[in-house]
Amino acid sequence: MAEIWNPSKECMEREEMRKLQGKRLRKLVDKVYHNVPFYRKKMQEMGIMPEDIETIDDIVKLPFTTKQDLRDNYPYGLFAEPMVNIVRLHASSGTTGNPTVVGYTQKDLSVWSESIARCLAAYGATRNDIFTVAYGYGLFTGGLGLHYGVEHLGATVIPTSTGNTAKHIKLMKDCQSTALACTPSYALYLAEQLAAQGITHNDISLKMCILGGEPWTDNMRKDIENKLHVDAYNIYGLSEIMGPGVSYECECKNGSHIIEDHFYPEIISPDTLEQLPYGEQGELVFTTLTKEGMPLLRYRTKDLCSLIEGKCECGRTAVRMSRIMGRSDDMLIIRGINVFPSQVESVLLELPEFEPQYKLVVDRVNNLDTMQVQVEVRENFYSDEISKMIDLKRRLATKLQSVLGISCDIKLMEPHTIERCEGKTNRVIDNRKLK
Ligand code: DLL
Repeated sequence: MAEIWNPSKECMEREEMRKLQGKRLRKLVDKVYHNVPFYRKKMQEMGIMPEDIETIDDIVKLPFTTKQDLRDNYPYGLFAEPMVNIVRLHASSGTTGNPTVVGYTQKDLSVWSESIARCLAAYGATRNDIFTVAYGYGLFTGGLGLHYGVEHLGATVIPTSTGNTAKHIKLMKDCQSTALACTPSYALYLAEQLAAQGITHNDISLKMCILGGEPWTDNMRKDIENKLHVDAYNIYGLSEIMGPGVSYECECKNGSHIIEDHFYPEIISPDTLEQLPYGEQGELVFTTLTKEGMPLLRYRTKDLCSLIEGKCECGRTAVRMSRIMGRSDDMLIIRGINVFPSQVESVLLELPEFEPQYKLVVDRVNNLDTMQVQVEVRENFYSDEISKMIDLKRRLATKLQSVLGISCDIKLMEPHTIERCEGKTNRVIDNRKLK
């Protein structure tokens, strides 16, 4: 059995954990009521005072928070600490316009590193391991999040970041890395590239993959494990709550343990917003119990899953979450990057050459996600001159790349060729089959 990094928290008795959560929730509510006008106003509208929160069960009295609230309070409106105490910002896609900005204090960063160390230890990693981190370094939380967690564990980190596959493979071989952190689709892509170069598992030292940032399945796990001769483990998280490391699998690979002393989970019905019992599928909601920089009450992740109660065979007692089964909104994850159709629409609305009539065709080719944007050109801009159309295509591709953060293929369509439908239009054709 792998070492448990923080047994006093990871294996805490349930009653004791609930007491701790209640205590932390009271402190949190007091803090946001006094420091964040957005929450004070919401609580006043609901007639709730900080004193009304006594135990963790009182959480249902508190307001929800959504991505829209983060956008409306862009960039710092939900911060609960003065900027002088904020030492890092990250950002992810908003539905349109403003990205979602999150801020961390020094203590938030140490909680994050410790959380990742808990995950890595659960996968069986030790100080002897050498990690390549192929999540993006930058505004995305994947790269830096994993990076500092590996260092906190005391293992070695090679910050390869995304993209440069040839160099990644060379470093994996030459530096004898034993662990790989990346999206599941990139792990499959890497497996294919290794095979294409005739490199077998005997030529490298890899033994584990830490996969997340996008949905994946147990069949993908088997495939990755067979191709790379590794153990592949799930890591889940989202930037609004912290980044990677909100939950993690252990060697039992039977649901992901939620770091419940920091992130309190609930499952709600996205329609009634009522809490649902353990085992039922619904929308996952998190409250950040200890966050200082940007604490959130009952943040609606829009991820659909269920919660699993009961002690795991590994000895951990935390509530586990199932795999993410889908989303209750239209967010797509393309190569690990969150994309909303409304972002594409907002770009089209800014450019007079296009109708806001479009379709997004998403696929997975050689294990890498692709997205084609099919868009109608307005009648007076549509031309038979190829150079004009190529120029138009290039301009749109550049603009989309800067807004979405991913490159996409553009297919210019003649006016009135994209089918119109009354009622709710389905703009996305997702051909990726996650089996
Ligand atoms: O994707 C953080 C992360 C980085 C997690 C690396 C794991 C590894 P965001 O960009 O804010 O943050 O996207 C969060 O990605 O709400 C889920 O929809 C999805 N997601 C993240 N991890 C998983 C996973 C990072 N293991 C959104 N399984 C979340 C399924 C996941 N979906």
